[in-house]
Amino acid sequence: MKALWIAALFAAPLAHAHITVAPAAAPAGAYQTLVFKVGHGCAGSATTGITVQLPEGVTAKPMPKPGWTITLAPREIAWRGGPLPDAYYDEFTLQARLPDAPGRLVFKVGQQCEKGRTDWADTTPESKTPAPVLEVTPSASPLHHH
Ligand SMILES: [Cu+2]
Repeated sequence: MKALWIAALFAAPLAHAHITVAPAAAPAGAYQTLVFKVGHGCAGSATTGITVQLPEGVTAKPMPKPGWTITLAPREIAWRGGPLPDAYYDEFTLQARLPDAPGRLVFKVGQQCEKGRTDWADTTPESKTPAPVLEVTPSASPLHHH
């Protein structure tokens, strides 16, 4: 029993150390704040850039972040700056307009570091570098348009 408990204790930080998006689910057609959480650098090296690729049907505006410069491309939002040391945690925020249809949205994220880079782009959950995924749920209320 004790050995199992210790194994669980050591396994836990790895499970949430990847780049993830919060919330995990949001309603179709919503203007939703999405927070990309960066739990570590690239094999110990500090993070100097985060690039989020917007899935088809998603538009988004980045939240400015002191110490980071934003670059906007049609399907991509990038922050450059930091460096964010491997020992620290940070968040990168977007306001996204979600598609009107429910489904699984994959946000591929590129993490640039002082040494090397990590591409969080795999769509299989067992991957060591899975892409952040947002589940778009059916909308409960009538759509709100601007
Ligand atoms: Cu990780």
